[in-house]
Amino acid sequence: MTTKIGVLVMSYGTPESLEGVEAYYTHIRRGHAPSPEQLKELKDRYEAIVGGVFPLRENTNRQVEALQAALNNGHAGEKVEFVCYQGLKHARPFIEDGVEAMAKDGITHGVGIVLAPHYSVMSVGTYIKRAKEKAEASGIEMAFVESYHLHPELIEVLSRRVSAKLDLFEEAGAVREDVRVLFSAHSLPERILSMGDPYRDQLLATSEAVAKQAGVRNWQFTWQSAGRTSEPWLGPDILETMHELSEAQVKYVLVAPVGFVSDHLEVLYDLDIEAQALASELDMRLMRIDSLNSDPAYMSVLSDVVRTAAGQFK
Ligand code: FEC
Repeated sequence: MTTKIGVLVMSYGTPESLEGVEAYYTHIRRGHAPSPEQLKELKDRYEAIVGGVFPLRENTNRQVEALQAALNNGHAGEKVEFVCYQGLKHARPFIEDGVEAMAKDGITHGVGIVLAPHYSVMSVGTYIKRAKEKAEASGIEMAFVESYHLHPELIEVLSRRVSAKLDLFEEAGAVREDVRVLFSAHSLPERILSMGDPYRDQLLATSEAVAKQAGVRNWQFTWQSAGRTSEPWLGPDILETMHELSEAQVKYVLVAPVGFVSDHLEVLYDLDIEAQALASELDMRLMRIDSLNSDPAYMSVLSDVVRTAAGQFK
């Protein structure tokens, strides 16, 4: 008999339409509605990226589908079938909806994984907490993947992407070694550091490993997309870093947002529009590595760590 293992694939979530932005923003703000100015500012950013379309939804759908295929393909004769369920942090289907769907299908064992490679108690930790609570209430035994930031295939695919863009810089006449590679990730409130959170160290470890594999010595790490709240967030922000680089006469910059795996607002707006505009102002040439989205190599990373976590059910 084939045993079914549920895989709860968790991602940030995005609104379904511009009308849904207010409810989405209110959810991110833990039930506090944004001011009309804040709401307008967010809607404007969504409109600027691709005219009010929400690419993260389509990308997450594709990743979930591709992961299910990667988990089951080429394993004929195995007595385990993996069934993927989507669970989003701030939009439908919510994390709890995904666990509920598993329970309805009679799943008794599941693995939870987040489409973000680095662990912070404020990011992946909150996804896992919600999934755990719902799974316990639903009688499902669950194992969780907390991080996969140094998985060899992840380092390999990211370093290939860095090298590919450095080739383009060279073709455009730049000296490869003159290109400053900026690894970046979503900022979090500074207070995570005093909590002993591994987020920053994991991001630095990924950046160092990718730089080493791609043979890059001219690199640094910077934060991006800090939230609009009054407390201090981890810095320096990428825009500040770009100003500093410009003062130091750096002309070529390649951004590698290793904390993200999909094309979405924080990549398509914060980097491709906001950072690009600053680059033009500073007379700097800025490129970004392509996002992983549903690249088979990324699916292979996810499939490997999910299978390993599922191993504990044997
Ligand atoms: O394309 C899209 O529709 C969604 C883009 C999106 C991604 C994303 C990823 C992360 N966030 C993380 C932390 C925070 C914290 C706050 C916060 C706020 C926002 C807001 C928007 C938003 N985030 Fe996000 N985030 C995305 C979008 N994020 C929109 C609200 C407006 C703003 O502040 O810009 C602050 C919440 C608070 O008020 O307390 C904290 C982290 C990630 C990367 C890991 C992950 O994917 O979960 C960490 C994608």
